Amino acid sequence: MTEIHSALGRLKESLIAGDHIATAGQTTALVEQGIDPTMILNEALLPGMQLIGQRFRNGEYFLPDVLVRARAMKSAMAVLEPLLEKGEYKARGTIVIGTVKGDVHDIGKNLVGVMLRGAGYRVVDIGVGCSDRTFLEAVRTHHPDILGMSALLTTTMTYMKTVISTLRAAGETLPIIIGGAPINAVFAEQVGATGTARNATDVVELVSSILKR
Ligand code: B1M
Repeated sequence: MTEIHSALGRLKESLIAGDHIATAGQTTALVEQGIDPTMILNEALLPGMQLIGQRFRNGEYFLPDVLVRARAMKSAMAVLEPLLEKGEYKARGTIVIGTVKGDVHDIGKNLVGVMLRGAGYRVVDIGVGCSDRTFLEAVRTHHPDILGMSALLTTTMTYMKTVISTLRAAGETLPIIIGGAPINAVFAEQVGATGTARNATDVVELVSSILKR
């Protein structure tokens, strides 16, 4: 194994350990050694996030474990993102995400954003309490491949139907995915969403299956 591959392996281990200081430091050191940011992403960080997702799904990790590791991933992405945007790296697609009007819950939405970014998608997060007009404006400004909505309350999930109706009435045909603790596949179908995912790991598979990339 070359020196570079050992360093990439150590970075992956730091991410899996959830050590955000070591993860940021090792990412910076690799960049300073002239290692291609895409290589750092594809050979250390993405395989690390994939493993973390698997462990979460298997019940080996709980939510706090994932949040700590998501923070470490964010610290590495803060180093890489400006370089990736400048370079050859091409995002797999753009997703606009937001939490619907009347709802301030954003921990799950943020985690969805981190996992999608980690998987190589560009994510435009428009925040919480988003009205149908806000979603429509974001779609027209950022031209995403997919729109994602999050809701955690039974009182706010119904607003997703309003957003979808407004977008469709305005002629927007893009896929719309929804999620959040009270959302299931039956509800997604009822409101006319393209699909739903139970958690931040499954959302990556959902997006990839919709975009076929
Ligand atoms: Co609120 N809250 N809360 N809360 N809160 C819940 C949701 C609740 C279930 C608690 C309870 O009563 N057991 C309950 C809702 C009941 C219901 O509607 N059936 C509730 C309530 C009632 C309220 C208030 C009304 C309380 C009050 O003021 N009386 C109030 C509402 C405020 C508002 O939004 N207008 C309120 C406020 C808050 C806090 C501000 C204190 C805080 C939010 C902080 C924040 O987000 N910045 C909060 C919290 C933390 C919770 C609980 C405890 C945890 C939510 C969370 O972050 N989970 C929650 C109880 C619970 O869920 N156990 C609760 C962790 C997160 C990673 O999971 O968000 O499910 P989750 O996201 C997952 C999936 O759902 C999915 O992937 C994520 C990652 O795996 N997912 C998507 C989410 N979005 C997705 C989008 C996708 C795909 C997947 O595609 C686009």
